[in-house]
Amino acid sequence: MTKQKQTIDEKSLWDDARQMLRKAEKDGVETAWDRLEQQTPHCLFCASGLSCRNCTMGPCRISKKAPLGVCGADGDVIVARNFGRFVAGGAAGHSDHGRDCIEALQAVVLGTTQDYIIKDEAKLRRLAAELGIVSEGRTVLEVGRDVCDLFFANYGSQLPQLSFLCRVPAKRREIWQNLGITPKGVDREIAEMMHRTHMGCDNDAANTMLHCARTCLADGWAGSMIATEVSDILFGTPRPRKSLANLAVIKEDQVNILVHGHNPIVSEKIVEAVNDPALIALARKKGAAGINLAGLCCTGNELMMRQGIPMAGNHLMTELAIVTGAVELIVVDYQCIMPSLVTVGNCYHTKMITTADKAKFSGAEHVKFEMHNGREQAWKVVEMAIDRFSLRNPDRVEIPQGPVALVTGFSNEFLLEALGGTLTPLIDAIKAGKIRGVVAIVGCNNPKYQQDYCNVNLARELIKKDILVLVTGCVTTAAGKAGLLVPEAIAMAGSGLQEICGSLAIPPVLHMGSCVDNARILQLAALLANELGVDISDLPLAGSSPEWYSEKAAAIGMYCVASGIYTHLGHPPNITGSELVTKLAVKGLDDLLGACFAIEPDPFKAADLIDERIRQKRQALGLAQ
Ligand code: SF4
Ligand code: MSK
Repeated sequence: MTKQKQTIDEKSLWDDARQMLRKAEKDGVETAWDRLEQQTPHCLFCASGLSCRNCTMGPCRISKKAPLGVCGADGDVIVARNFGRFVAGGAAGHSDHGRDCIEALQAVVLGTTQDYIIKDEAKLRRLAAELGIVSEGRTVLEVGRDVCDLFFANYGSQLPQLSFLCRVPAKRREIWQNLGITPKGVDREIAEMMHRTHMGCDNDAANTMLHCARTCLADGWAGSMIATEVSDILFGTPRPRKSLANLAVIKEDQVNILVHGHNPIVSEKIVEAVNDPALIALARKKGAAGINLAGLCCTGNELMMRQGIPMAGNHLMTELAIVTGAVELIVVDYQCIMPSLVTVGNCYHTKMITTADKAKFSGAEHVKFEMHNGREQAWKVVEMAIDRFSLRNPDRVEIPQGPVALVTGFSNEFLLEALGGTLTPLIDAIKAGKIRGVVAIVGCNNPKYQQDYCNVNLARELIKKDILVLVTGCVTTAAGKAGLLVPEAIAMAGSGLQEICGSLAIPPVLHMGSCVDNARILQLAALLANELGVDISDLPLAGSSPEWYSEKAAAIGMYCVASGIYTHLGHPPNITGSELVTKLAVKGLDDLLGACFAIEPDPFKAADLIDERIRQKRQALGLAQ
């Protein structure tokens, strides 16, 4: 992590980013890196979690001189409470996205929209059967209504247990039961976290941390899992397909539209609109060669996984994509969208379009997408983009060249199919040590790091050690740009991984989706554990988020650990002000949950830490080293 002024080369690993950072400097455009510099040094009380604003007797800052807040709360309590609210924010983000997906499915099954359909009926029926909903002899709409009702019930307190706990290995459920952290309802756990952290409630740091685990489990095994499953039902379950990544996917001679955020409900309609011959003809009439759609961040992941739409960039590329001067419109839904995009857009001719009432941006134009008008609004937005093409100043256009090829779309459904309908070949490869373990590298960019240096180097190191890597979120673009998401990347892997991935013709790094799709990885971990009759924590698995920044990433880390997956982070959350909480995170949770966090900024050392953990797990299972 960098503390002083960074040179352009130190800011990012990538040529496309560096080229645009130079252009931004020339064009007088401020970026996240400039603002980080203005914000540094950061407040040490906040950075260590030792400041509290939970009531107006404060704010309070804990130090040796003043070890207690006005109410008497100590540093441990304040750090745990702050972390609790932090992960509750992340869990709320994923889970509210999940709720929006259920509402979308509900509109389809109730017939209140003609703009969306169920694309994967077989998956809906499979899920219904898994969840105990009768499917036989009933129409897909009838089954869909029951699935919606059940998923909505997962948000309150009506159910005896969350629906997808049926996927969790028995040993893991027992651990949760004994610790009192079995989640009951998504909204319930998030609301209880806000309640517990109100002044005068939960003043036992360890107890608050356990509720952090419970809240995040509700995210992973309900909010996020529902988002993933319903998105597949509505838009199709991903299968491998080829695509491209980096800023070179923006096209100089075409109308360029970028979609950004997380929920595919808006962007899927825009895919349809940009393929409408009438709109393409209109674009040609206005002097463009066509309409080009590319993705950013997780909306980009969703579209790439299901439609093969190219990926312009991850989190720190979002401002730089606009700096090309060739983007007519950036259409956003929600989460991880920097408010600065409006300002950067104003430096060129780029207009930001917001689509969700819960995520408006001052200076952007709001085109409200609802289930009944998704088609109409998508067409309107694409027409707006075509109109703006004439406003583009060709003298200010500069687009990096040379997109990188990748393969995306590795859903669990496809993996099972590729393995012949059973996990046995994968388990055999793990047992034989050809695949020594499986690691999910997930999450973000953070301008405190050289962009993607840790994401890429950790993935490279792990595959060398015969560890299969799964990627989601913004790490995907990093892996793609590094050439790790194509079958040819097996040349960079160890001999065992080369053999297995070679025989299946798959890359050694598999793209499994967006942030909410980490639920696919939880499901895969549970399938493996159930097949072997062990707990998830017994498996040679790990998670990692080397360059994370968001509340959601912290929630993901917490639900991975609580699910029994050892999880590496490049830097700690703001908890280091409490020795008790920090020790619990990096050690104590291991005793309670069979997994804990490991903090290591150096990706090479992190690879060694993960490798050692996998070695220990293999040894305990009596597997070859
Ligand atoms: Fe200070 Fe306690 Fe109020 Fe927090 S809750 S601001 S520590 S008085
Ligand atoms: S978008 S949470 S920056 S992965 Fe899911 Fe990327 Fe992290 Fe957002």
